[in-house]
Amino acid sequence: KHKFWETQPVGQYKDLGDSSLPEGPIELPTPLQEVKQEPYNLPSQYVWTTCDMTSEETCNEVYNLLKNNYVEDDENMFRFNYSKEFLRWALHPPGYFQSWHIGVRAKANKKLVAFITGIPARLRVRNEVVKMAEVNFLCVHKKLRSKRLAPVLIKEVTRRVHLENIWQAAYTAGVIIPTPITTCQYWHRSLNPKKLIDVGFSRLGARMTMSRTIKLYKLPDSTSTPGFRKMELRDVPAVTRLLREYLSQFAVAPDLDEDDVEHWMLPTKNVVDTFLVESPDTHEITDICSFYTLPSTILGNQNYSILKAAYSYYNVSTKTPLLQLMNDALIVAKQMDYDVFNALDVMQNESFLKELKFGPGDGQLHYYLYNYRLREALRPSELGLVLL
Ligand code: YNC
Ligand code: MG
Repeated sequence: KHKFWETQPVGQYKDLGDSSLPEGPIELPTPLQEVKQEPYNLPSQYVWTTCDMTSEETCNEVYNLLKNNYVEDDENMFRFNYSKEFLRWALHPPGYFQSWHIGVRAKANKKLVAFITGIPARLRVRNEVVKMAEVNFLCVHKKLRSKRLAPVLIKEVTRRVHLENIWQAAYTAGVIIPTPITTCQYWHRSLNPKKLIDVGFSRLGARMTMSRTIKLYKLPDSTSTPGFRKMELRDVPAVTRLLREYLSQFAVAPDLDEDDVEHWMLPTKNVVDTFLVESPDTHEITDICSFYTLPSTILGNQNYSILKAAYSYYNVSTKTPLLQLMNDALIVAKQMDYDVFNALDVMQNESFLKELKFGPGDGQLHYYLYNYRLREALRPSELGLVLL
């Protein structure tokens, strides 16, 4: 059934629930000299290319490949439209390897036709911190689908990860392959219900009029928590401490240091936004909320071409109730003109989704580990990881 994935060191269906198998790496590292030194073979019309995402031209090519060929919803109404600034941010964390930004070009016209990336990360799985690659942006041009190019891309990124002496990876996908560590659901909070209904993202509820719907999703003009403000560079140490402490409760979560927090959390225009609560009396940082910006192209609508979406990232509440904190996040997202605020049911998100009028989406997001077995699947609330 899974001719490729059956050959890979991932949890296999036949081993599900076998409690005699140990948790941890499935295969041991091999000596680096034994890692294949040449790239995998591509069909003869194609060549490998390493993508320098600091080059405006290359970044544009990647942007356009993804804009036209990356992930769509089940009904093909929307397609992710990651911005160039976002791609540069997502692919340049501390310690990144350019060799993990992998493209495939057609020999005939040099056009970029496929892509896959890895970035380095430390992930904690229960009590172990493991160096991993986070693999993302796997994309094959629509005209080259179902030719088994994807397994070649995956094997090539694996080889280049191994060359850096890293042997595990984490990734998410909308498809089910062997075997998810957990399966999450997206929830959506309408900020601009009229547009969302006009473009077919949502539907008018039963016995609802447009004006009742607009009133239902109306938010206050300003935030309610005293001391709520944007994160700044000087907040990095406090945000790192809060986030590390918060993430320690989850079975799987990133192990973040101050450099990581500066990269991943410090506000970057149209890419990532982080707000925090600074106590007006003690000036202590007590709470954090953050979201990233990922618009989608609206396919075939006369009136609108872009859906502006915010995606919940990492949120920490120690003093401000999480519900109030996230309500303030919705208020600032509305002020910033987002159409919808999305969140997965990971971490403690379930505690605010229904109350803050998020509705469940269709389509699920499955989380995976490569070469690392868990004894059993996690509940989404045991996962402290958001991938882009
Ligand atoms: C997928 N999303 O099952 P089997 S997510 C992993 N992730 O293999 P072909 C996938 N595997 O089942 P196509 C996958 N989608 O026979 C398909 N597969 O064993 C598997 N879509 O290959 C599939 N981006 O080339 C099957 O399929 C085999 O031409 C079939 O290409 C697939 O970035 C794809 O959704 C996804 O561009 C490239 O459909 C194409 O259809 C496409 O015949 C739109 O492939 C965009 C899209 C995926 C977004 C993502 C995470 C990717 C993770 C990859 C796995 C990483 C493993 C860790 C590596 C480092 C290890 C270390 C150390
Ligand atoms: Mg293919």
